[in-house]
Amino acid sequence: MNYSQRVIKQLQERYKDESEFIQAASEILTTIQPALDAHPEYERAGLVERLVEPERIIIFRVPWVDDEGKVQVNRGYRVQFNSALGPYKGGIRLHPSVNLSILKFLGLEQTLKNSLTTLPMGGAKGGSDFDPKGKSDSEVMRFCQSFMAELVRHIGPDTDVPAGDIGTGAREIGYLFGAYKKFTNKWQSVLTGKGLSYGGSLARTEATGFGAVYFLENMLHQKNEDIKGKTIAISGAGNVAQYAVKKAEELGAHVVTVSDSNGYVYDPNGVDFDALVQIKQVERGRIKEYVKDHRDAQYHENERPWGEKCDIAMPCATQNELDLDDARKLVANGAKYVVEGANMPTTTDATEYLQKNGVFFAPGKAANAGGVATSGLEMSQNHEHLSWSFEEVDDKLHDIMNNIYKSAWDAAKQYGHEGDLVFGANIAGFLKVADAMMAQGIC
Ligand code: NDP
Ligand code: 2IT
Repeated sequence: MNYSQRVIKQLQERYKDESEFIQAASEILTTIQPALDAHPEYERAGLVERLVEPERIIIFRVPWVDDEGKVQVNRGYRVQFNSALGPYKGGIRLHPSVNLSILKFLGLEQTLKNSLTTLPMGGAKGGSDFDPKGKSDSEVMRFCQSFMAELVRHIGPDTDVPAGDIGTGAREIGYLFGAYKKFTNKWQSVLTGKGLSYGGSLARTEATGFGAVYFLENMLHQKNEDIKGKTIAISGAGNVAQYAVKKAEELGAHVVTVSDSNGYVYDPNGVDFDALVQIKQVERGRIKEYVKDHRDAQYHENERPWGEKCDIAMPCATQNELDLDDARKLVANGAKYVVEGANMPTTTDATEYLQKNGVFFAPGKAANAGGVATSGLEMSQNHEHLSWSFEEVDDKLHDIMNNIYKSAWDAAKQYGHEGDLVFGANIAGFLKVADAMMAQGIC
């Protein structure tokens, strides 16, 4: 057994109930073995055992009072995974499925993703099993205030800087920021994804979706192809999906699907971005409402979009939403590219199947890094007490995505896996964290 296999085995024994975490860690560790072979000093320093164990996990009670006056209790988490490269940085997920396994997988992914951006950010993730869906604004506010009442003592601009993720958008970040300010009497760059009137960055809202499409363009150019005229199936209808739709359509692609956890919409005329924003951002409604005003569009209840014919698939909803059956359908229908806008949306066997069948595959930690990269740019602007223009931030985002593509491509080539971006992104992200951890001693 080699070093990575031994650590995977330890994780499987110690954390047998944490399936998502084991899945993410196994994928990473399996692919970085060539880097471990090249650096035997890493094993002597217990580097991989330290990398997969979060530096700190905080779990806390989040009590709040609902609109009927009833006391509700949720569980809050912050997994501060790795601070070798900078303050902990990563989103807060509010979804009933949230548990430690999911937040540990996200925190580990975030550590390598943030490394790929080349900005000084460590990795973290947090959240709660609170479900913002169907709650009033006042209920969401009371929840956020209670969540921050505990989180406040663990975060700070040089310690840990949370942001949005599933269920945490501009509204939630605003309430969290207000609570932090009240508890500390400090206006600090302690959250990203803030509103533009109070320190947010232009283009942060768009950044993850736009960045994923910029990454896709790099892949297409590698194969001497162009995004213009390509048919794209996108899943999700939230922040990432919306702005992936917008940028892809702006560049001449034909986006035919979007979805939520109840089903998907197929629109042969191309997804109407303005309608999507109206339904999801303004009305906080369900995606099935889209077909009311779009006569040619069809709604498929309880189905995923992967059976539709497309050149490119972009899963932008949640983990493990594209499985082996879906992968088979995509290949059978002639899809040539899969770009992960979400974190680990593709199951391990589906990823292998896609790659074996000639699909050019981009892992989330590379393709969706534009969101956290722009969070890093938001922090820079806050620290400079300046606001950059939309174009300036978007240009920097574009450069960062091009550089991430290049470093993943080059690392894969250097270690004998040319064209495998899963491999390249893991190795390139890992080596920088490893170097910093080695320099900082056993800690
Ligand atoms: P949003 O909350 O804005 O949207 C999430 C979307 O995914 C919704 O359409 C939601 O549908 C759907 N979804 C959520 N859970 C499930 C589920 N269990 N099954 C099916 N569909 C589901 O989140 P984001 O767009 O911000 O995040 C989407 C993905 O992108 C996540 O994996 C996130 O970690 C990742 N990501 C986000 C970044 C960001 O900047 N926001 C940055 C990088 C990655 P429904 O309304 O029915 O729940
Ligand atoms: O998964 C992610 O990269 C995010 N949810 C964004 C994190 C951030 O700090 O902007």
